[in-house]
Amino acid sequence: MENINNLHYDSSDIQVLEGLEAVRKRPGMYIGTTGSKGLHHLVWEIVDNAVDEALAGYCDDIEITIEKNNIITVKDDGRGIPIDIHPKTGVSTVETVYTVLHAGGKFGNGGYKVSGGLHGVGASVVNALSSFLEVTVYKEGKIYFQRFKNGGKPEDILKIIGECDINRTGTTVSFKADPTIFEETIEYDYDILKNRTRELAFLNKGLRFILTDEREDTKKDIFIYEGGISEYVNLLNKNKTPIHKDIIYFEETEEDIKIDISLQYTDTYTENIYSFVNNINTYEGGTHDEGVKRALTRIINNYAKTNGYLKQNDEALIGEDVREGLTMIISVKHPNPQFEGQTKTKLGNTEIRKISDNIFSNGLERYLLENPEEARKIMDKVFSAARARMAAKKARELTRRKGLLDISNQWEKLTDCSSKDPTISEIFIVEGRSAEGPAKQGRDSKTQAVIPIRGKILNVEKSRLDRILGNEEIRNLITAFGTGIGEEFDYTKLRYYKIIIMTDADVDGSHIRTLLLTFLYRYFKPLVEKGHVYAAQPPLFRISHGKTQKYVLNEKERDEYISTLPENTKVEIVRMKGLGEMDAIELRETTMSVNSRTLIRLNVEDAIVADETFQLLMGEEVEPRRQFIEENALKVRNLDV
Ligand code: TSJ
Repeated sequence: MENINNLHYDSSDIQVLEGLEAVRKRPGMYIGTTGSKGLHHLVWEIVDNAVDEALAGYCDDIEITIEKNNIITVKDDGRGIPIDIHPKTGVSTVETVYTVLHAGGKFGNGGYKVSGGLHGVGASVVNALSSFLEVTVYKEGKIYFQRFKNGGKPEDILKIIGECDINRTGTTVSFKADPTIFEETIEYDYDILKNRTRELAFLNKGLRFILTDEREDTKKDIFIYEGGISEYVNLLNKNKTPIHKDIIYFEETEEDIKIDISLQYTDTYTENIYSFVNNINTYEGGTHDEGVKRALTRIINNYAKTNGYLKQNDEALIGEDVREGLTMIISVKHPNPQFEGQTKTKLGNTEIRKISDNIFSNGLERYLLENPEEARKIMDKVFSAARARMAAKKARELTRRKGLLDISNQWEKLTDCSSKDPTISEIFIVEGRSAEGPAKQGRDSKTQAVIPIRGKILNVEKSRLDRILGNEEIRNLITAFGTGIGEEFDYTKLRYYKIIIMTDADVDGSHIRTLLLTFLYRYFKPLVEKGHVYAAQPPLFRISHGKTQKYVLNEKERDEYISTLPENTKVEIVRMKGLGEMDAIELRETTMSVNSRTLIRLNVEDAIVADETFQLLMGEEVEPRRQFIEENALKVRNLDV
């Protein structure tokens, strides 16, 4: 059967189960996947507790270390987990935290707990999924220690193992992911830990993180940002040209809710708004985004009117205009956030719409009044965006009138399927001349369409819609999808329910997949949100022995297959470079056929990561691009991260 790695899941019924055995039986319910993503998630479940301690005001330093054998150690200088007997469980609070599901947040008191992992499942889940876990607490001049093994079984009770300086306090946790749970890999990726650690440092200004890799060649990064998210905006705009020099920054607390907003306009054409609630990326937006966006449109229009940029009878600027080229970060710290949406990354608290609107509009209004020079540059940008929008509308009408988006003009490009039922129809976007032929021959002509694209598609960030429509490759895709684009986008006209990106398993292939996903995310967001976009997984190795040929997806499958062969079998292993190396039958069997392929469904999170990667790849600076390509040459297959 077809295997779809669906990265969506629902954590709403977690509470029903109890005990660590339940976690081991269905780990996916608690951490999403037992692949690389789930593995890294363990680290954040532990780190989040230390961040909470920092947010409560008792911790300045958090050290994260990847030790030899992929043991993770997290150390903070907070108050130390309470060591007293927990009234509900009769054992120490430490033991309770680690052995009772959802104990997190229920111990201690009055804690302003604003952090917490996306699933908020806590330390006990990490314990349940670890082959061992040790906790050391420094408190009141004593050192307390407890060790758990084989999925959370205490070896002993919490014990005093020594004394320390009365001024030394903190918590240290070490654990090793259980390889029988994380079958795919227990190897941590330094760059993944580094990126998120850096993000946590941006989101919690003044908090110092030290990340160390002690495995092969030692690596170390120290992150501390006194400027918080302003420094984040600065980083995001590193490869862009800002149109005004200041990074605008507001910070305000209202009714226990802290809101930080930072922004800067650049000369690019896309909007880059990232929002967070309690350090969690709210990919799906929510009331905080809505409040800020609403305020932005209103304040810019007001300023434009009062200062003569917008005349009496002119049409008002729309949201799209005032967000073009905008890089903005919104960070909310809320004691009781309600997360909604498909991936639980949408803020639902209704009161936040008004609070964030207030804070942002007051701040921006004052900024524009106090900085007329910068305000003028912003006005130039938003009005140029509005003019371009109107021009794009005309270009789109012209394009349509010329029939450039008509399916009848596309027959040479698109090899369509015979079915007209979108729910069973698929389109393979195939890169590379050599793969086009086998894909056309290997497809199921009833349900599978093939469209080739050649080389690199347009940089969507640096072009507006009118120019994008001038690109033939892109017009072909839009036509094939059937939905139209921009204001005319119509989901009900979608011609294929599966849009499958099929590229080579190499750096170029990964680059092209990144470009395509970015394009889809920018211009066909609903298709990504509704889960219509997939990546095909071509095999990485061909194993030949005698007359037999076997294709496998990864190192693990390769090793497993070889271990099933008799000892002296002479095998030849080839690392596949491109789709074109397979003939039509092989391509069908390994990558295209519904009966035997593995597809990866791509979500908004993947798209945003792709977008960031894309901006790095497309940036003016050569060095980060070179570095990226070098570093990623070996891990292009890691879509699940
Ligand atoms: F949860 C955990 F075990 F995974 C973990 C907790 C891991 C790490 C690295 C740090 C921590 C942690 C917990 N650091 N600091 C704390 N603080 C408390 O648990 C704490 C201490 C004192 C009080 C109090 O009210 O006196 C309350 C709390 C919640």
